[in-house]
Amino acid sequence: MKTLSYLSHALLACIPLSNAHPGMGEQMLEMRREANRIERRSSKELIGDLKTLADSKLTAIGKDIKAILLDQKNAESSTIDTSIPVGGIGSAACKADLCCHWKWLSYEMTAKFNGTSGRCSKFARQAVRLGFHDAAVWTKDSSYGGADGSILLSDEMSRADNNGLAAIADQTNKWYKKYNQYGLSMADIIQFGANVATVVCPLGPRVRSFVGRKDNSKAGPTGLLPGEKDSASVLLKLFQAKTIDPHDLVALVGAHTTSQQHFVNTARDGDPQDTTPGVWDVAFYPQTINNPPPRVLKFQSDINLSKDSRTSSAWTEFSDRNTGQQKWNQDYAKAYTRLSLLGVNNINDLKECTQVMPVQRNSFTSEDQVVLDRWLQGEFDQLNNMVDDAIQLTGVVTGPGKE
Ligand code: HEM
Ligand SMILES: *[C@@H]1O[C@H](CO)[C@@H](O)[C@H](O)[C@H]1NC(C)=O
Ligand SMILES: CC(=O)N[C@H]1CO[C@H](CO)[C@@H](O)[C@@H]1O
Repeated sequence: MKTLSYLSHALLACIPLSNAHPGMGEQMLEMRREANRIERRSSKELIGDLKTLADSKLTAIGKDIKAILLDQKNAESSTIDTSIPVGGIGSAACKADLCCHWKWLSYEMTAKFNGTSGRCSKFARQAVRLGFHDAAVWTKDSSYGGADGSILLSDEMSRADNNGLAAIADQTNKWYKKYNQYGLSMADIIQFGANVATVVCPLGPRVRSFVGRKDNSKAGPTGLLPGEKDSASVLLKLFQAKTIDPHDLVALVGAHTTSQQHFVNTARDGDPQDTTPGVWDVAFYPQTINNPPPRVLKFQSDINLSKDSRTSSAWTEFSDRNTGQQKWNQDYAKAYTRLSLLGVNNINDLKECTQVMPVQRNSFTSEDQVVLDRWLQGEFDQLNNMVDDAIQLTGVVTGPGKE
């Protein structure tokens, strides 16, 4: 479908409108209008202040973010500053350096997000989801909401949507208490946490991190987060209203590659959504279509997206053994950058602290995969918490009732 309309547009584009012959014209013109309409619909939308600011008014960061949103620039960066912070937390030197406190926070987050197995922990996975749930409570018609910290500054956590986020909520509130006095907003701490978590998960992209979002303690609008039984049509509509197109939605739900559910099926507490929880690989995409081991629990919403004609081609693209990972990381980084800026109306004034994030891990060997695989087959229930905490699984193969 997609290839077809793209192709016909490419062909039609070769026929200049002014040269169209009167006789053959009408049908051609109609086809060309249709092709343009499809292209316009699938082109990327601007958000916030970038919608109205003239290019001549854009800062360097504003220009970069605009290019990322328009799919003209990569949102990943390997720029890294490995030097020790210029001063201790709260010191004058640290206060004078924009990213110094972010660097200290990055260290704290990395320690919390990295498990001894090398996989990322439940705190990391929840941090990614927390970033999503703060930002996505917004649509093009909302006058408030979005990436504004309200998920933790209001009573939003009492909504059932946010079941499963208690541990990272507690931890993030502690970080806020410690760092807000040095100017770090809740909204930024949440989005920075999502980006640090993503890169701490092995194979995850290193998404550029911008700071300067404003906090709002007013709870965001209700009914704007997806449900795990939603159809593809409902999901596409819900995300389109947030300026997130079908391709970007498929890229974003790939975050379920790290996931272990606790509330979709409480009888199967801790069951992952692919065979490699805590790893930012692309296994989730093919496994949602195929038959993974019994402990892998697929969400209906993910199955529906994998099958729908509007999303299945992206799903297949990210499933590719050779090219899927790199393509997914790139597309996820762009889509997450957009998500992390929903409802932000001072994008042009943001600053960048990407350089204080930890290094990306481009390869990963799961040393305990043999044990993990047996757990996935339904053995070793006693390992549930250790898997959730990404602890190296060793010396536990023999236990009560086992040889
Ligand atoms: C189609 C839309 C989506 C639906 C219906 C959905 C639903 C869910 C549900 C039901 C869970 C399990 C929560 C639990 O039982 O503990 C979950 C986990 C998760 N979701 Fe989504 N989600 C969607 C999109 C996204 C997006 C866009 C992101 C991030 C960019 C995301 C990131 C995550 C992560 C990282 C987890 C794992 C949390 C953990 O392991 O504790 N999800 N999602
Ligand atoms: C996380 O832990 C693994 C294994 O212990 C280690 O190889 C990796 O460098 C750590 N990652 C970070 C960002 O500290
Ligand atoms: C509308 C739709 O396609 N819903 C489907 C979502 O996925 C579940 C599980 O495969 C199906 O049972 C629904 O019919």
